Amino acid sequence: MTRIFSGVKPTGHLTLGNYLGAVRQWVAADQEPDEALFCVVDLHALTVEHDPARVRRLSRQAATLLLASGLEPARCTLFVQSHVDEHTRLAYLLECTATDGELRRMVQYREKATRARDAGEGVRLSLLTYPVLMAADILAYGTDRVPVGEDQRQHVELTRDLAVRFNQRYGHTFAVPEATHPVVAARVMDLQEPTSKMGKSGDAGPGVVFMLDEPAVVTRKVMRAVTDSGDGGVVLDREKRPGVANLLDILAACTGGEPAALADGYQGYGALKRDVAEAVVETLRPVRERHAELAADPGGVEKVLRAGAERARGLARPVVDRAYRAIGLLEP
Ligand code: AQP
Repeated sequence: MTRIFSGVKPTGHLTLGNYLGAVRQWVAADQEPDEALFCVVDLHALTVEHDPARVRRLSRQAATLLLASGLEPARCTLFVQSHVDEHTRLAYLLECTATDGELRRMVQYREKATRARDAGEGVRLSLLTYPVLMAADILAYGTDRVPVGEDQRQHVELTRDLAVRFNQRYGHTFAVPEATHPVVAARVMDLQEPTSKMGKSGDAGPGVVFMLDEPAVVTRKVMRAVTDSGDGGVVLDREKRPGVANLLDILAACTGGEPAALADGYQGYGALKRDVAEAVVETLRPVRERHAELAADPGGVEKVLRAGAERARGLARPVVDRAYRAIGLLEP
């Protein structure tokens, strides 16, 4: 049986990038007869400046949005990372497996540390070590597949390296997981800065479409998207025309087409943007509507999260206990 694990961190409101790059894959995966676990990785949200009340609010909202997107509690396990101690228990053993050098090479660490320094903030030690916690999130469940956006490729590679190293040193303990990415929209770009990833934790700029944006807001953001100057109509050229390529990717992801073929159907950017806006609005509409219903019953969501945490604990405990014994710690 294939085990699937993935997560989202409550550092901001979920974006179209989160949805197309990750959440939609999760909903598709939970239709299979696999063991699928999805997690609001709240501890990861503490690695940068944070407001406690906001993290709590965003954690609830993220869980509600995952359910609204179509995750079925009867078919998958949805829970909050901090509710399952096994993650942090295992993280320490993996810190004793990882090296300082390999963590300092993580691109997200380098980018976010620079951002923190530029803002005059201290760089939290957890910003350096959280990829190890992410490895623990994944390895604690004997995970085979990790459906994620392209930006998480390096972290899943680290997870694989740590699993292999641990297994070689201490005997076979962990499954070695593989990342999977969607065919299109594995990296949705910011509509105003199409060379940067559409991210939820930066400034909530006009280039970021949030899953809960009203249709008029989505339309405005898409219609104002930066498209590259240049003649020659609408063509797919990721190097020279990243803005147009991004719109074609989004359209393809929302309508099921293929970006290069879709480009052939357009003479100008205006028509392309109108179709992208409509496709995004229609893709997100059922999620927004379902979110409103679920948000009206927060007790229902909490019940799902409690049951999820209990099931997750039961799955992770034997794996983490095995790792404790393998590494040389006495049984209590
Ligand atoms: N732009 C994106 N395109 C495709 N996939 C994306 N993902 C994130 N952004 C895009 C995927 O969504 C899942 C959850 O992401 P996350 O919560 O781990 O991280 P994040 O959304 O990248 O948010 P950060 O790190 O808080 O802030 P930013 O975005 O500002 O750097 C993952 O599978 C991710 O690949």
